[in-house]
Amino acid sequence: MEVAPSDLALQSSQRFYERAQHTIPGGVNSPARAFDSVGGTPLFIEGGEGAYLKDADSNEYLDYVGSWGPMIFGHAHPDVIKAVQEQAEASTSFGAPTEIEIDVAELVCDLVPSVEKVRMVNSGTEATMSAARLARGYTDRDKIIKFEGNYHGHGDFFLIAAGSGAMTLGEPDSPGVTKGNAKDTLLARYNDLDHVQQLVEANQGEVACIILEPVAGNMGCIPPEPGFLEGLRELCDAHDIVLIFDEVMTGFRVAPGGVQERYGVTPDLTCLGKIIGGGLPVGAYGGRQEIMDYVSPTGPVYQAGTLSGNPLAMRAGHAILSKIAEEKDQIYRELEEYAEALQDGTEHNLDALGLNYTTHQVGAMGSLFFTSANVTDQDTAKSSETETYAAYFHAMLEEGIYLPPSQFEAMFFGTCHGEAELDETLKTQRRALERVHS
Ligand code: KE4
Repeated sequence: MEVAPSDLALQSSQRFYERAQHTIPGGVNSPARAFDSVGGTPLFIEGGEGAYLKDADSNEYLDYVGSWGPMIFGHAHPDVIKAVQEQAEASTSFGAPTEIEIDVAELVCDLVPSVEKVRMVNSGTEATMSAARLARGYTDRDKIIKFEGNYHGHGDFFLIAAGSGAMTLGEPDSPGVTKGNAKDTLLARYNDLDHVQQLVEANQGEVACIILEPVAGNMGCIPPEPGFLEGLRELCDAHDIVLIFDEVMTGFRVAPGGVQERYGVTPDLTCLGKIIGGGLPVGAYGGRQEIMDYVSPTGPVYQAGTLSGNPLAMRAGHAILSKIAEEKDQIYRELEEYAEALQDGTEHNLDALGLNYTTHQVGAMGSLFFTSANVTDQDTAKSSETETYAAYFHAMLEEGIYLPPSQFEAMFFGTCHGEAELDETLKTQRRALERVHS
């Protein structure tokens, strides 16, 4: 029987996906990979180089996911490969301190304005969980304020849905999260300073921290409205609340020093991940020394980890961060140029087709929202036509462009995305948008 090219194109991924589901929940080790919101079979990837991926059937794709952020210099960067190979030959982990951990900590403190001391962990989730616990321990307060549509990893106190009323406490957003946990999390609308003010005043002296994605990426890319970050800073200063920037996604992506450098607002604590591990499992949290010295063993707030700061991951992270430190002016100039050209080209394609969708771009991340709304928060992001996004996603995938498999994720690119990739992306995008709207 003649197998249609598209069937051939996915044959191995389909076979792997069917097999994986017998031993791995949903056949994936993270639901973000499952293609649930766009439909179809997730690609099983065989390898990557620069801006490109190759799937299990050797189909090549231009990659705008970049492992959800780490690949700022593209896949299989020679500096990372060399560093990992060298370290592996001297063993991968000791459970004892190593010099490379100091080198990485010093690079983070040099690059990120708010960070005077930093603790390495193994994921962004660990970083945000630890930062929130630290803020609670430092202030001796229980409540945290987070924002609808912001994702800070799968820590219990972050998997919270908005309570029934605007002023009520959070409710669990996943089975397994207890009401006891949820009651201490308050949810605010993103970009709504008045709402945050109301929550703070209704919980005087009880709020330990406000945590946010200072440029949102987990409801699609949504920048802070003018004055929003500054207003949060003032509110935290006035009420002795710890301001936490979750820069797991934005750190080293929107500027060498992240959003806090780009927008000139300094948090008390910063959470990092993704890029700082160069694709290996690394997270970190850091900030003012006065607060960080509350972390064990210096202080009473406990946090630990067998593989935290392990030399293999640190060597990979050091390869990335030292390149950023040495070449940052050129790196972020290139990223900004690509971002502007991609935004301009996308708007040109939309205009040519009479589509008034909303596009956002901040540094090396962005989103095309399939809505004409002014997207500033979760509600306006949710006005997007997700079915149309799904059709667009597959139209792009069939022509070799791998976008995030959800309207509510940001697309990422790096220094390996150049003129040829921009040209390929915009031409394919025009055809995909025409096809989806024909
Ligand atoms: P990890 O635990 O996945 O390393 O980091 C959690 C996290 C924390 N904060 C922000 C702002 C994040 O974006 C993330 C994780 N991002 C998602 C993608 N939007 C990771 C993809 C996945 O879960 O597979």
